[in-house]
Amino acid sequence: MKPRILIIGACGQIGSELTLALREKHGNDHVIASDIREGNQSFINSGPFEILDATNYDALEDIVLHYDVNEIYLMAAMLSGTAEKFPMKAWNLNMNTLFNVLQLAKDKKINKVFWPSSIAVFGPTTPKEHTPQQTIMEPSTVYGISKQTGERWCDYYHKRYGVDVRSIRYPGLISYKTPPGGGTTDYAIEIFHEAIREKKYTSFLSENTALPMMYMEDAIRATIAIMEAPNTNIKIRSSYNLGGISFTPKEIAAEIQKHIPEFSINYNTDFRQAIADSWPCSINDENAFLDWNWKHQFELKDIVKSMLNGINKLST
Ligand code: AKB
Repeated sequence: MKPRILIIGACGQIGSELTLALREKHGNDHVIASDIREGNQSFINSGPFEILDATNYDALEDIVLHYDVNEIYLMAAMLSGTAEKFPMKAWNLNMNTLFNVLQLAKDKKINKVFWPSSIAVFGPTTPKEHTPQQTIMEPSTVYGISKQTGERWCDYYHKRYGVDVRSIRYPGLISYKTPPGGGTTDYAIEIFHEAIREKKYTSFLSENTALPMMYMEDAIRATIAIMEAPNTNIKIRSSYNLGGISFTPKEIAAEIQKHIPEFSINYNTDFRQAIADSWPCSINDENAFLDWNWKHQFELKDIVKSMLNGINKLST
């Protein structure tokens, strides 16, 4: 039987590509897109779309019952940079939406939940290289605290109430179709737009700041793979490490220069440097490989090629 899916935050960076991928897989009518406001995404007219503030339990439940939804992907969140500016707003959004969705699952109004966590759950005391699944986690950002707390609640709802919740700790995600919003890893997207438009870019992270990153196509594949894996394969109900690749602003700039030789980069760090410095440089994701066969496909050179082609195509 085909699932009936609700995507919360469908107009965001991940949500917009996930909506298209799931609609292609299950049919437009089986995937209900929702967001707090309407974006200009092409999917808005290709299937059901609802304006939804998912911090409002009653509004969320109405949509779930109306469309007979049985799976929710909760992609709405305030990211690391913005969350430092609006701590309480970030906490309320990131936590209340999760509680509302977990509550629906606990009450058996839906069967399955996807909730995204992040490398932000780690902090300055975490081992930085090949960060293991289980290690010291003392996040120092508002966003990281909300994601780590969310992980504990997901695990609790699974153990206590049998909720089938699945989660990934996303690294920085790179895509060109929808702009990112307020993250620390956003430099790795801005750099492409500026390289094409201005042939130069000023990075808000320093040249040797290495962070775990992933191409959106890989991230969408991982999201669908973990949701389709047999229940018994999902051994971790907090959230799975997901690695991808790791690079610095200097390394991505050098790769872009192979395509745009006149491109130059300089550095002017801001408050996001401290956030990046608190995060791992690279991630060990062997549990995702062992439990649901995860392997990333896009290396840095593939990402750069695909980003430049994609942005160029969109602007012609
Ligand atoms: C951010 O930079 O806040 C996000 C993340 C790593 O979760 N991209």
